[in-house]
Amino acid sequence: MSNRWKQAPEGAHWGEFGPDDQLGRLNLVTPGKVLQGVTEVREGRTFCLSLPLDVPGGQSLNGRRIAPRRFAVIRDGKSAGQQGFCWSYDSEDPDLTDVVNDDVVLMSLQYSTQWDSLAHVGSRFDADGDGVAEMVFYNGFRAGTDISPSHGDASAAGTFAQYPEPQASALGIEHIARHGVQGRAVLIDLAYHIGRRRKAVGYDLLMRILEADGIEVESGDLVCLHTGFADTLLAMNRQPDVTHLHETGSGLDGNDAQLLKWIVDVRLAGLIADNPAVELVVPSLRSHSGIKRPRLPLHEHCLFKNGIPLGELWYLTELAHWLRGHRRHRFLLTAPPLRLPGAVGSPVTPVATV
Ligand code: UVW
Repeated sequence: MSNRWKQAPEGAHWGEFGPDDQLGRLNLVTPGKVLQGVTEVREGRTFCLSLPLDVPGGQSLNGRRIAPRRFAVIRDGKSAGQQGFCWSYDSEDPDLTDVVNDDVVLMSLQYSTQWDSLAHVGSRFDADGDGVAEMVFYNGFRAGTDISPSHGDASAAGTFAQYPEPQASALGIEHIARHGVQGRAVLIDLAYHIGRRRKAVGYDLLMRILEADGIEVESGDLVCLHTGFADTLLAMNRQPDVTHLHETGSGLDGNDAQLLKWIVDVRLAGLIADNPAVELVVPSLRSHSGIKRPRLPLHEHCLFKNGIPLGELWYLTELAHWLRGHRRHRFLLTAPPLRLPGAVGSPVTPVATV
């Protein structure tokens, strides 16, 4: 317990690393785990685990998100490109030889290959036990005071709210960046066993796959799920057929209580997939039952209840094939997000070293 929260939600492990912890299960990536990761480096071969950051392309899989748009920096009404050359630092000094190009990018931080920070998904919950549910995140941090709310409408092209100050950010991505994300990772090749069809992977199926491949997940491991979704996406060549994409690919079954318990009990430090949400997103059907429930139960379980960051839309295919060809499933993963204060998520260019 802390001054901030008197009760934790069911299935949560708030306080596990202290009542004010801001890092969650990444605390389990200890120096010992980094060394375990390093022992997996035997060939010195690296794999880029990022999609090009302009994939999916155009229409986002998530309606709130916009693709990267790069802008030139304008000087004297023209960009360097329009002037046919790059700028000199000081056009007044004829002796300087440097040519310089700058640009600016506008994009949703979670448009493509990304980390979700613990500030990404919370829940309406009565953390202080006064009978009133508030918008709360991991370890009881509050929307509005500990985590700044979003303002404005980013969906209308060109309309963005300006943040006057760096955001109050108890759980922003900078906390993860400062810890560094480097450690031992384990790849589970769902696509090899079940293909690219749409399938909710629950505890029983996952255990069968782990057993078939002789995989053991241990405390502090970063767990990567290869579903093949990113291949379907890449084949669409930046013209995503969103309807088709929503009908394809596997993901974890966020409604399987046994699976959620395993995720916590095995003490994995981060959960990553090459699909858009790690879990299989079920279309929201209004039940009118009056029973409060999350649309994304795995997000709630991992980010809100247990401080487990999620990696989404990674590119795992080449690594998965190489590992299978070499009868391996572990590797050193290096995947720091941007150290961008207040950000809810971050693009990432993860590297696997084997
Ligand atoms: C949500 O919309 C919650 O985003 P994501 O699946 O990218 O985490």
